[in-house]
Amino acid sequence: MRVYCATSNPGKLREFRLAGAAHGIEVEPVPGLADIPAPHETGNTFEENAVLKAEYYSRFVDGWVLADDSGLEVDALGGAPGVHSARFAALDTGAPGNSGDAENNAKLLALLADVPGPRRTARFRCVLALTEVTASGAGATKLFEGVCEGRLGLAPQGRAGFGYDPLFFPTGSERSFAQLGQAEKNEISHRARALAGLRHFLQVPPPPHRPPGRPGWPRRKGGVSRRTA
Ligand code: ITT
Repeated sequence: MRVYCATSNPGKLREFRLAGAAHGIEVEPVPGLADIPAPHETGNTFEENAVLKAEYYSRFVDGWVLADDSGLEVDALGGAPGVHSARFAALDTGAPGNSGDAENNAKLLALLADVPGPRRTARFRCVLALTEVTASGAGATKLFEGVCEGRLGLAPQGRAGFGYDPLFFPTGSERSFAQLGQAEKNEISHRARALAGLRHFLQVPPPPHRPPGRPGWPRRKGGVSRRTA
């Protein structure tokens, strides 16, 4: 089966493609995505923004459309940057569009300069919105959520991944997401956990045998799903 991914973030697309490939799901960008003006993410929650993106892009798709709204919640910052994760640095400057990963990470480190290790707890949250478009129109949007708990390091570590990966150490790991690399991140990440719920909904079976350390969606169900309409 094929799922059209409604994201302009190449890091997210890479993760979806790798995860989909392990289950025989072809993940493609929404056709003509580069020429479609991005919607304004006006929601106050990941759920609102994920639904907004899926329903917006469903106008350009025939089949399944998948949108992802995600971000980092830092306890010492009252849950920030949260839904503003992509343009965290730009919140100060008013610059349009998303900020660069390096700028966002630098701002985060500066804000946490006086926060000691035990209080540097954080989590990544991912909400996926899935809509099927058929000849009779778009169906009800389904939501799937995944969370990955961890803590933030004192300096960026590792070169893989994207966004805040070099600063985020998942619970139980001495390596950041950017040091783990894509395959290991895909075993435990917020996105992988949300994808497990989506896979269950689509009734996509797990692979018959997956040796440890190989890419793929987790066998364990990690997300929740609910109807929005
Ligand atoms: P789309 O809306 O086009 O999908 P985006 O990057 O703007 O792309 P979001 O609005 O959902 O997506 O913002 C998510 C931001 O949260 C992303 O830009 C990263 O800064 C951060 N983020 C989310 N998932 C992450 C991950 O797995 N690793 C590192 N950073 C992540």
